[in-house]
Amino acid sequence: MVSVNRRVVLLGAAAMAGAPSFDRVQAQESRTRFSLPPLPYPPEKNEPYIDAQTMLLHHDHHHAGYLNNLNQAAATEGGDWANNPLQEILANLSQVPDPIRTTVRNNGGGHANHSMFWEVMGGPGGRPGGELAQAIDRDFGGFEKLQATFNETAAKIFGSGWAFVTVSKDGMLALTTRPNQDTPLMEAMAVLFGNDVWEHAYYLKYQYRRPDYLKAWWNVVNWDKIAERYAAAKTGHLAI
Ligand code: MN3
Repeated sequence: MVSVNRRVVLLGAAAMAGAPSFDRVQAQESRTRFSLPPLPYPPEKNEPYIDAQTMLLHHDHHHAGYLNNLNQAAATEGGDWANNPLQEILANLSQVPDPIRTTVRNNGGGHANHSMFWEVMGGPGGRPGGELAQAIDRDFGGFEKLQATFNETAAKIFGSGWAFVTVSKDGMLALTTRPNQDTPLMEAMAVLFGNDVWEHAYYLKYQYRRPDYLKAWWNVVNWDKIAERYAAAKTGHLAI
């Protein structure tokens, strides 16, 4: 009986909150500088390699959490920094006010990393083609070598972090890692693709077996999307 009454009260409150005034909507929007990109595919798209529950929790809670923190930082210490595109904010963290710089580094980095991450997955895996395949041959000695080196390097990241392949304006590729939610964008480098080795990315399905997750991840990579990112990077149009 108590729970029913409580539910009625909650429903009543929700109904009242469900009809905000126009002014309130406007005020909310002005506080929400950065927004969560929707997953570009259903959460079960990466099954069986990455389970739907992991995808949902990762997007709707982890990524959303970084965004909330970033928006809160923008609301409390607004200014010129918050008007710039995310990749410029991250490349110029010294211009972010001191009290929120670490918050913007961690959560702005998290926002950029995950926005890239959703985009480069949801594919059928397989192999890259065309110009990108040639660049991989040239810079890594072949696709299998890239996969092996990438997996080995990502397996060795101590604690939480990311493995990335960066791309220069002349199309040169390089493998690198960053701790936490740092990103090569913070050194004004472009990220072609990357993989998240925080435990939240794989623990439900793979538990402590990070190398198994790393190996399986290639089955959901979207090489068409990564080829688009490669072309965009070469013309200076790759954002995050
Ligand atoms: Mn993550």
